[in-house]
Amino acid sequence: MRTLIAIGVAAATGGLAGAATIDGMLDAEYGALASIQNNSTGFGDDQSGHAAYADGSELDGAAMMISGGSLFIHLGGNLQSNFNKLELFIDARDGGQNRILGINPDVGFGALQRMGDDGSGNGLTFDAGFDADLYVSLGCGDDNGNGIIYYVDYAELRTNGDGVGGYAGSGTTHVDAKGVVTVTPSAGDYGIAVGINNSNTGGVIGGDGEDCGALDDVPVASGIEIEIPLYLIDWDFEGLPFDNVRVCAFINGAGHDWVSNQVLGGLGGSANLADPRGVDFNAVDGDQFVVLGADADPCVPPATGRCCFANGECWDGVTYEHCDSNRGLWGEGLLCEDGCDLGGGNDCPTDVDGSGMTDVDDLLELIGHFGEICP
Ligand SMILES: [Ca+2]
Ligand SMILES: [Ca+2]
Ligand SMILES: [Ca+2]
Ligand SMILES: [Ca+2]
Repeated sequence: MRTLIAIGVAAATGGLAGAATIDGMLDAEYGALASIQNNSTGFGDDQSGHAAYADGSELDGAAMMISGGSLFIHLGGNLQSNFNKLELFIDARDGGQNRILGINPDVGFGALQRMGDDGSGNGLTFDAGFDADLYVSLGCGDDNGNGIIYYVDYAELRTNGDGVGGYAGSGTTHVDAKGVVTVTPSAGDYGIAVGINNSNTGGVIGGDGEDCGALDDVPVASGIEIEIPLYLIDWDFEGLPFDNVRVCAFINGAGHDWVSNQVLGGLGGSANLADPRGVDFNAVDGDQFVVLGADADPCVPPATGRCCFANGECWDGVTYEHCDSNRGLWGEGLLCEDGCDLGGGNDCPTDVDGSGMTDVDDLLELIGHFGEICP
């Protein structure tokens, strides 16, 4: 019966314009960012600039507001068009789940079962005091070669499990031959609307170090935008005040099975978190959730320097992470014109580990890297 009522309300409010246009772009009405990413992305730094497709995922910042009976969330960044998932958990009422239980609605092909308790007492665990009440998830992929299509699922997270949930509709982003972007937000039975614009090439870079999703506090304006009707959370129609709304957002694998390092609030310099059942956000410094109305902590851009290479090349203004991944020698705060000291003139090239003598450790070092391709 409750589901039937919800459908009726959705139909009644579906035609009303919200305060934000669900097109993936950050509207002025959102105000300042509530959270800024502080971690490079381990799921790929999209440099394609295509408004529909992305070949990587990142969450550079979050802006949120409540307007017209809905919660609006804008996440600057990209969602890879390979059906990797954006997972949203919303804590906006008493009760809920601090650890994802094994007895939740089966939506998105076992999403909550894959992240939740498998019967052994595990399950993705939020920061203490964050008790999620609603789950919304989406993924996107190719729409017959002319754009992307995204699919949305949702579920209630009742304190003791069960609750209702289901498939919440699909939307598309198309770019025509003239480059005109058309976002058709998802429209489903539950009133949840999603729009994606994947054109971002800024924000964080690839890797697992510290990074900054909004350099100089300039937000990434394109990304994923979601409207969630509040009645999906106020499921008993009590007229809840929604004066303490918090959202945990992260990118997960296509099977809801591999948590990335793109979490808001950020992880502060971390590799991907891997199996969701083993994730415990209490083990990570800071809040892995975003508070509606909060002012984001400004992020500190990672230190840069020069990067010297054995072939004589040198790059200016790169991060340690970028330099190291290219097998260069990094110098914090230095410029190429300062010169490169690669410690050359090695008069004992067989002393691979630099211990001062050639011994079996050098052999093991060599064997340990045998077959690696050098640039
Ligand atoms: Ca918008
Ligand atoms: Ca709650
Ligand atoms: Ca980026
Ligand atoms: Ca934490």
